[in-house]
Amino acid sequence: MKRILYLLALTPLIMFLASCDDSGTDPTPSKPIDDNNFSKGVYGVYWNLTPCLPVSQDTKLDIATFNLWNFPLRDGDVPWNSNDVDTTRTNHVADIILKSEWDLVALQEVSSSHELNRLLAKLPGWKFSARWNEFDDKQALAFIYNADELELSGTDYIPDSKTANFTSDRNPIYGTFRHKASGKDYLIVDLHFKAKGRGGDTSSQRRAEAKGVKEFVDANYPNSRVIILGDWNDTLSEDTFDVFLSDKENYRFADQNIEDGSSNNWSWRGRSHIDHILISNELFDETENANTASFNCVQNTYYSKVSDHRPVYTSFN
Ligand SMILES: [Ca+2]
Ligand SMILES: [Ca+2]
Repeated sequence: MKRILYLLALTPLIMFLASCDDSGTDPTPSKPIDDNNFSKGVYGVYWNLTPCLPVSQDTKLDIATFNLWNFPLRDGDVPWNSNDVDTTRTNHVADIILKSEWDLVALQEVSSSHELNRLLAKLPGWKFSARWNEFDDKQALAFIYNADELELSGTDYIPDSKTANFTSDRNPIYGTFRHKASGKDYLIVDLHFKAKGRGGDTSSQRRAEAKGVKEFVDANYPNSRVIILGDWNDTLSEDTFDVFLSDKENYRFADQNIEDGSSNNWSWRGRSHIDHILISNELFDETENANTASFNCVQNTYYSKVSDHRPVYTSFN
């Protein structure tokens, strides 16, 4: 009897709580489907990420390239390294990375070291390696990686050369990583080439940048497992890539399947595919076809709340 009275007493509270679950147009489930609390309630739409992202396998190296669109800013009107920024996107990006269980993400357009540290604080066990530039764009390149899975043994950037004067001091960065589960070593390059639409025809600049990267890797890492990924700002059918595509014995794009397939999977707003993962011959038999992260269940908000690019990712056996 006591128990019945207790339940009766609770009934108004239960009804009140139920009425707070506004399930009208809000796709947020009333109950989170997992227990990570980085987006609990406030960014609830991202609870729906699970069916969108396949969970990677621990024995493989799983990596992604992700252009974060001047992260975490939109218009650059907040001073460089300011703490005064909207952290909404940081939570979204953390959700995506945690749900996907990648081991490493090559980031482009990181515009705040403070916010990158905040992102890392939401990713237990993760570290970063970055090169900050002081130019107007402030679009830095950075690796973030799960230090439980990967060990970074060295990092630097590809210097300018007679062949290539890299755009806005955005020299590609590289790191030598050991994948602990397999014991394999990888040379991973993160790049962000000159964009279209500024300064007239910029294709010659991208061709030069591609050539500069290839000369550096050929000269220094001819026998390494090499992964070159990032925002190349061109589709694979453009002559930016001729220097690699004409050297089929040594290089191949792991995401050619995406460009050849449905525009639904193209990385930039579904309108063009410009984020690529290039592998060296040492990885030809160890690489799976690449994918673009599908956000079908959050498609309406992804491009406004996270980035104009979707991550492109693949796994290595
Ligand atoms: Ca893994
Ligand atoms: Ca090679």
